[in-house]
Amino acid sequence: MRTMSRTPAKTPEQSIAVVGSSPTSSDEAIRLHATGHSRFICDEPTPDRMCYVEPVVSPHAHARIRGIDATEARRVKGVVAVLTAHDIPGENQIGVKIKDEPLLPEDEACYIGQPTGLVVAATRAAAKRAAAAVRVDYEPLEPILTIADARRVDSLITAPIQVVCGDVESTLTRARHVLEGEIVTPLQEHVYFETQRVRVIPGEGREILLQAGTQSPSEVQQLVARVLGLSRKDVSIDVRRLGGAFGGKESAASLWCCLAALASRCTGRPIELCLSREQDMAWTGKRHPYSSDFRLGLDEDGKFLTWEVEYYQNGGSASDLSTAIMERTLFHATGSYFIPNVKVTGICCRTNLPPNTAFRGFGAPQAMFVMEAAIRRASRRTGIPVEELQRKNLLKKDDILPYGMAFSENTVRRSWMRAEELTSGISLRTSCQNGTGSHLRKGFSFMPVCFGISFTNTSLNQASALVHVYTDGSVGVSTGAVEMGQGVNTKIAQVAARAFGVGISRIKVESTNTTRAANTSPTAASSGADMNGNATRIACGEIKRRLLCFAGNHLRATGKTLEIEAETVTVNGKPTGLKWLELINLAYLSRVSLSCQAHYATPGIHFDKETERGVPFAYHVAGTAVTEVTVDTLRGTWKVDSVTVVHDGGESINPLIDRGQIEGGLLQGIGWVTMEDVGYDQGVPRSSLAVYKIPDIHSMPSVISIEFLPCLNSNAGVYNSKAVGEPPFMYGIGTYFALINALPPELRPEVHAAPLTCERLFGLVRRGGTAE
Ligand code: LUZ
Ligand code: MOS
Repeated sequence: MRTMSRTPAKTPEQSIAVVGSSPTSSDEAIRLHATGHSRFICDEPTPDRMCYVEPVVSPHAHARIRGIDATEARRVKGVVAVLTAHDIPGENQIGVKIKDEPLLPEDEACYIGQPTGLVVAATRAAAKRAAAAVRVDYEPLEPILTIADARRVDSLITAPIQVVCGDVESTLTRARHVLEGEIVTPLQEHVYFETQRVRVIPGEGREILLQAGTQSPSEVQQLVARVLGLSRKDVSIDVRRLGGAFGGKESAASLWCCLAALASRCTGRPIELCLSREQDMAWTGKRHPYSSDFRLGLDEDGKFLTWEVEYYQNGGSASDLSTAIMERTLFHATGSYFIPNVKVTGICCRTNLPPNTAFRGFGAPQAMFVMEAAIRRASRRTGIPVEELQRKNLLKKDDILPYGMAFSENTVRRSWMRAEELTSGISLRTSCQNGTGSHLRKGFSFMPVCFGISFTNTSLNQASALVHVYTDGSVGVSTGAVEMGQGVNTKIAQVAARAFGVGISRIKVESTNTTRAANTSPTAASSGADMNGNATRIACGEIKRRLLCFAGNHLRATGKTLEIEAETVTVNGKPTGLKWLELINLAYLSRVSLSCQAHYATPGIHFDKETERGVPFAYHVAGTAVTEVTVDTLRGTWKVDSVTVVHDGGESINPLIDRGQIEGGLLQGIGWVTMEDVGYDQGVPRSSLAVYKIPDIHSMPSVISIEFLPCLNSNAGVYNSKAVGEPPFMYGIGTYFALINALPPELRPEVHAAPLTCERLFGLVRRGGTAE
């Protein structure tokens, strides 16, 4: 694998060497992590008398629970307790927006793998043995498994939601071409390295502490308090780091945390709950499968006039985040294109699957896949090349998006044009190779991405930071951001170092803890570094203001411009003899507060749910990926030759981290559209890593070339950087269309469904047909 990118010059705080510490110790945490010494939940020392929890789960997708008999299970040696819904001291409910998810069902099981009881035992083995011995008397009921099943019986989570702009009906009659079709996209398993897990430590009196594997410590705190009948002040959640999450621990971790908390409450013991890979894959929700009916109207020049889509989403048994995900689908319905007349409708179906949930992109990938598929059909119908249709319709600065917000930059077009420049001749190269008559055929695609940054639920766009400067000059920063491998702690440390004008090795980013950062939003929506970084910047800025005020008096330099640069106080730009450490000491002795808590609320956003109009996003992240593939038309195998990405990262605070996010997102997206093809069979997940294939090192494109778009807009995230977590996922969609493009024209199917697996591709090259 080769990767290339233009890396901007070092930012100041990266090049400051701190006196008194090793010159390379920019971040001790990174060194520990890279050498395998960083700790995850189950690496913590085992508390005395700790017990293990094994859930008893429903083997039926839908069943009435007639009774639970735990007599035999209780006789297993080492068993401490067997718990059911009746043991819940508080409210038996973990639904947040819609209260439709019991912690343990009382009379009805709604998916295979739903916990109906819990065994607590002194050893893992005893817990497993006893769980198998719990007799639950089920009366199987008819399950609803697919979107088609749900539509037949009208099983919906909420009334359909809709975004409308312009006039689709009357414009449609003026359209030169109208295309219709149905597009299906699959579920996707998160495959975070670290499966769902939690440790619970009972405290004094009512206190309870959870070391939890969650992106949403405050939500876990809220729900544990609710189900145990406690108040939130009695419940602390601590998250040091997660071994990956990708949205799978945004809301889906709460169930396991609450079950373990219940076990601890009922037994008084420290508890560990840890799912095996097989359990995790079978029992937890995934990316929502969608089935979408679209209608695209174009004029004679190929300009898009109208776009109408009904998105049907398989939500699983509880609402979870389904409606928020659907809202993001609607906001991204037109992808990176301008369409004046839009009517898009979201229908969230309730089925008997585990509750499907957040996954990187949060509904936007599903929307963009439909748009890109429709463009391929439009190209066939009109004879206008795909890239010409795309280019003609790209969003421009000041275009109004269907939800009423203006697209305020020209980043979609700029990234497209630069990507064209970087890959010029791709079309010629492809047709030359394909003209040789070889069984190795080339294909390519352009995939423009435009993604809105902010939680669509406006109230979630807030964060806080608590900063302490210690008298030895070191700094502790606590925020609501959860480190899950995305590098948010490094970015926050960089922000603090920059705000203070000190070296990064002074900074420690603490665990995420509800006692230090309260009422936090999940680390999600790509916004963790933006919002928590900004809160950190504000808190550090306030302490620095106090320090400089003190320094002004101390140096008899009031009225002059004071700064801290490279750990030295400067007056009107000139260094003084006053260094950081001495400054801190003197300020402390003069009783200046060296701690600050700050709050950040994303400015300028608002949204009216009634009219579905407003400014839901702080800004958009855009970019374009050009993908080149080779397909072996004898064997149906393929290889991504190169992906060229031009990405709008703002003024990146850490280009290396951002590049890692772009590469990782791209690969995860490629996996979604080309290989991750294991669904449910009668509600039984056929998911185990033996058959569920995700991209590995051999699936990497031979070349990934990433170029950052020069930043023109200076008003985005923290220090003008931009969020990076989710947008690159959608670059991966390009691989699907590059593969289709590589097929001989007579074998190219009407795009109908993802993923395009090797088996399906083989079917196409051997027999022709549709990509189902
Ligand atoms: N979570 C959420 C998200 O609650 N709201 C969002 O808009 C969102 N977007 C992306 C990922 N997670
Ligand atoms: Mo998310 S899909 O947890 O940003």
